[in-house]
Amino acid sequence: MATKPIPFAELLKSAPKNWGRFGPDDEIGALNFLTKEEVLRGIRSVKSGKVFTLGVPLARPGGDPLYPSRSQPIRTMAMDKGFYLNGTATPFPGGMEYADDVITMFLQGTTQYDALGHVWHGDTLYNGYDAKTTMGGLQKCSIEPIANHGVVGRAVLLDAARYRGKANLDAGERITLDDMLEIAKQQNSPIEKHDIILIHTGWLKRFYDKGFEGIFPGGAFNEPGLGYSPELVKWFHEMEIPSLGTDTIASEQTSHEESGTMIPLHMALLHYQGVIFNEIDWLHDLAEDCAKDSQYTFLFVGSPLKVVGGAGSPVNPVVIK
Ligand code: UVW
Repeated sequence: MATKPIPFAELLKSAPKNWGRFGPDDEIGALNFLTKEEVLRGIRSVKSGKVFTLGVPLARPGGDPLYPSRSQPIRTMAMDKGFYLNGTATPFPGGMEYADDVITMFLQGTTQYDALGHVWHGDTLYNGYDAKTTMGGLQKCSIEPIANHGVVGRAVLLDAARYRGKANLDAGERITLDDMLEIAKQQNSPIEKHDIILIHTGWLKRFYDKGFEGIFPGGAFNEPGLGYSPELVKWFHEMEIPSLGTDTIASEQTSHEESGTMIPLHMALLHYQGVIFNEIDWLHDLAEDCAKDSQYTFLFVGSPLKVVGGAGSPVNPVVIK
């Protein structure tokens, strides 16, 4: 890591932006590219009816994969058979009893979407809104407008792990724009304009195989993934990519050595272009299936929760091949 990080305002001074492109009130960014026509294009990619759900199990007894500063979800029973047995609850007339539970969790503490107001630098959010509008709940660029729209379209899976000939990429390993294009070529699944992009690194599976050490080796947060470059950012802009999903916690290579910055694509893609980030996707089973049937494109449906003022939301994306 370079000793002195280049400030994003300087690193990205010539980077393309979608601010203002969809009007002064826009809060969904590149999701605007997912029109009715794009939904139909996604539907046309359905061939067999096979369904894959990309959410990871939530509130497992052993813990869940999440960003280190976030605490584990806590699920508590508010009503169960015990309440009837100890006399604190009585059955409904007719005898029905029920179970209820409460969950306390970070909205980004599982498979999730980031809202466009989730990250910024300086004082301004996506589309020029004042970053102070995040105080006490996101008044602008919350997850709610994204949830109202839905994330539905054609997606392409890029299997970076298979491309590199291993079960998973290594800690901090970079995928470049050339890699992305070469993966698509080798898979015979060219990326089309407005495709949702899913990148399989194999990283998340390490959590279920090896526990926390699998994804935080030596205690470090150093994920593999797409690495920032001006060319990559320009390509996303030209291709009008609406959304990026990965099987990592932060959807990109953690450290950009050359600039000394951390997760710069959160700035260059999410914050500048309004690309919707979908993180902690379970892509292992989908990737295995794509390798078997050679079908790497399919319909993708992401439906986050309408959390008022939320900076993100849990989601269980659905893929239909
Ligand atoms: C941060 O980068 C802080 O969070 P996420 O990985 O959810 O975008």
